[in-house]
Amino acid sequence: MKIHPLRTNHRNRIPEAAGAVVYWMSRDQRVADNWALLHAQDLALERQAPLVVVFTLADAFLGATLRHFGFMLRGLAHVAERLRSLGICFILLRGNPPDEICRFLQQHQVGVLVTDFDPLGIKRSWHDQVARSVSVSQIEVDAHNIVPCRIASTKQEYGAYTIRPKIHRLLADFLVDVPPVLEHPFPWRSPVNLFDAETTLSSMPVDRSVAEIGWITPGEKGGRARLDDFIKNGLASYETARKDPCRHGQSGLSPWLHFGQISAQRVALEVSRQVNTEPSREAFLEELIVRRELADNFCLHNSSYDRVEGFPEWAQRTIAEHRHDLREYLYTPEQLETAQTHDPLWNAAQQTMVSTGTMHGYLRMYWAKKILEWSPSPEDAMSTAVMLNDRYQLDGRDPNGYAGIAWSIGGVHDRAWGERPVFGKIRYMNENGCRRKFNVAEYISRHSY
Ligand code: FAD
Ligand code: FO1
Repeated sequence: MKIHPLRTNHRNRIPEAAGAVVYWMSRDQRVADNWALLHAQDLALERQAPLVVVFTLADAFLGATLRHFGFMLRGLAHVAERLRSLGICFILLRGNPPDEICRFLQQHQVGVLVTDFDPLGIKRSWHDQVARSVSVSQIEVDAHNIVPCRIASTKQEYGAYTIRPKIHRLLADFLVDVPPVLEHPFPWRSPVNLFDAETTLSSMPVDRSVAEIGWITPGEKGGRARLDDFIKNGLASYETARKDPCRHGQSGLSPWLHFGQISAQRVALEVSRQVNTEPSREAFLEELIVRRELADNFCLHNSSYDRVEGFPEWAQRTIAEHRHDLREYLYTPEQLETAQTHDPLWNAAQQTMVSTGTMHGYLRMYWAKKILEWSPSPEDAMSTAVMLNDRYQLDGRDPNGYAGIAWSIGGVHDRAWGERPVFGKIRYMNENGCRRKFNVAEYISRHSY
């Protein structure tokens, strides 16, 4: 099966040679609905070569803790098992990912290296280092976005309103059904050490002070079960329930989407089939497709996506003008991390994030904006919000997070609002605004730990 050619991006000019095809799995950690895996298999079948999937496990990754590595490795264990049943080897390499991949490519007769698209700086440096170091054809496939990020737009978009028409115009070409991976007839002959999640996890020097989450099931099966349950019980009321943190009105899919354990394309295809669920279906698809792919666009085209320098011109100006405004409250990162502020609503949201690894989408905006209000500078606010988000949110270290934090603190993808102390023209939120949206007292009573 040929994937859409515009989903691929050649990272070097080396011709595809004979030899095995390696899919260096990273962002899209799944077998089903994975365009990068499908393209790698296509290439391998064409040249009657073995196909092998390699995952390089970094001991440290953007502040990830036991919570994140546990969820990820348990998901990867299912991937390895599923691949084995298809005659495809899964190999887990430990160490510095680009170095390990280069070593692997030098040790084996490899004709093509396939990678999955990821706009984060760390991933781009991994892929760039390998493209420079080895003489193997390297092809990047966007398996995460429905409309490939590099195709949707060639520049940083101002907001949802500018990228939406560009994405919608291309949906018919890209939002197509995804075929299954085939049983692979050409076996990988070299010995492979079987990967065990528990053994690997216990051997890692990760920060174990952030406990794993027990309330959701990692892996493709868990993600698909969540999707089916959301479609059956949550989709119809999504439009009204999703903005109320006292109701479980969102889909809860972000951990599986973040780790690529479920494909956004699969979610969009299944949700699109649900007739008579207007206006919730469109509201959900707007978030899943436009908002999520806008975040990838932001990280791809703005290398300062996690810093004040990444804010739009108007926001940088207004922040500079209000840099020395009196802060009524000031908290250190430690006081924020331990929810020691004067604001019970904010504390309840913070404690929820620490204990459950998630926070309702509406409260995430409030949470980040208060960090701007209570930090000595916007730079402190950005680094504190990113640190806490990536340390505790199960779906952290994601373009959605960097875009969400930059929206809240730096007006990215937003417009200027009425000027006020500290915020300048950045959109302001306060507890009264929350009270107009939901029952704050109820949220606090249910979410104080
Ligand atoms: P649903 O409402 O069910 O939406 C379904 C999917 O659509 C989400 O899983 C997500 O992939 C996408 N989506 C929804 N809202 C947004 C949005 N505003 N921006 C981009 N994509 C969206 N999302 C993360 O995945 N990881 C993060 O670390 C993260 N940090 C955030 C920090 C702040 C300060 C803000 C304001 C938002 C952040 N978001 C983050 C975006 C959004 O809040 C979450 O994606 C959403 O709440 C996840 O819950 P859900 O899957 O139930 O969402
Ligand atoms: N990707 C990898 O290729 N190797 C890793 O060791 C790795 C660890 C990791 C830990 C937490 C986390 O949230 C993501 C992690 N990822 C890793 C990357 C992830 O799959 C995504 O590619 C990005 O985080 C989102 O773009």
